[in-house]
Amino acid sequence: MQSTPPQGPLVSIPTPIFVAGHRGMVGRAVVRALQARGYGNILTRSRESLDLLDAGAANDFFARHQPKTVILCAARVGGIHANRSFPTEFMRDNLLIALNVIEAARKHGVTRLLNLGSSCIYPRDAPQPLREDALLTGPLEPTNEAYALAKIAALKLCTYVRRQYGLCYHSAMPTNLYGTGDNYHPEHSHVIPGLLRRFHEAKVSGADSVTIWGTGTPRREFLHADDLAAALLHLLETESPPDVVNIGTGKDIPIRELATLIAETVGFQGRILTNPHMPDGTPRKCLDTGKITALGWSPRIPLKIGLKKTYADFLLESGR
Ligand code: GFB
Repeated sequence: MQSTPPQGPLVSIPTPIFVAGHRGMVGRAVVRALQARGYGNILTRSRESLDLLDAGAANDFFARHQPKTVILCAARVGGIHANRSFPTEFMRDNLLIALNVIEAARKHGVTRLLNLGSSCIYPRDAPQPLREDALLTGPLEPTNEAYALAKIAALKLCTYVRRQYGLCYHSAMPTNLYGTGDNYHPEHSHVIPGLLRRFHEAKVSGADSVTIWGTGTPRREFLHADDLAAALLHLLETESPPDVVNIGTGKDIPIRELATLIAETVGFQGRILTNPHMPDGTPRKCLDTGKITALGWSPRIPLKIGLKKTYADFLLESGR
């Protein structure tokens, strides 16, 4: 059972701040948020210049640049189909990135590390909304077990370092994310970017229907990446946050309803069909957000507005 240390006053984030994974959707949002709040001395490295799968390279980077804070956004991520198809790579890469970064940080004087997890770490059949203390109380959802196990290992490593070495290494568990800079791959993406693309292409080609994966009945909660970035900064500016804090909206909707919202956003007027041969995944995944709310943070971007912004980003990114 994790402890909940006192919240403490808001503090400023020690610099230099290393944002690991700054080219991904979350990392980009975090860098924008840090800059908007006036933080300088932000360290970033592309995958080509620093391979976090390589322990030696990670160690050398920390020894040379001496960050004081790390925001660990680097990860191999993907939607339900990618997770199900490549469990070896999802487990291997996420374990290595977490181990290499957390260990190099600990050895080279990083006093504050915020690790990013995912709501899929909670047992498939845990009571909803999912509380942080549901962790490790039952079997995981099979479609993303490999990813979830790697994220649980990273979370636990942070908890152990905090307990054993007295360093404030802690984790945030975001719900399903979307936003600017998402991955719009037709098969490997999450549901929002995947459907924005499919509905857009159907509108352009004049198709009379779009097929969504699964039965359309699973429920998901969606948080915009800019809301997540604001929550992460809020956690980092909290002197002594809990080891694990859920970040979400506390509201979920059926995938079928999401598809209708996306059709409206894109301007597609045809029929929406389902494909039960594709996986549904977990029937429901909605976070209890009591802890982050008590710390004084709440989301600001409603789903409809967030979808409009993301569609605009998709059109820009794909040059359409
Ligand atoms: O976003 P998604 O891949 O994430 O799928 P998960 C959510 C739901 O949308 C599932 C349905 O029930 C899908 O069957 N869906 C319908 C679609 N049409 C589509 C589509 O075109 N593309 C996609 N991707 N889904 C992931 C995990 O699970 O969530 C990861 O695999 C991670 O590990 C991430 O935790 C947040 O919520 O099912």
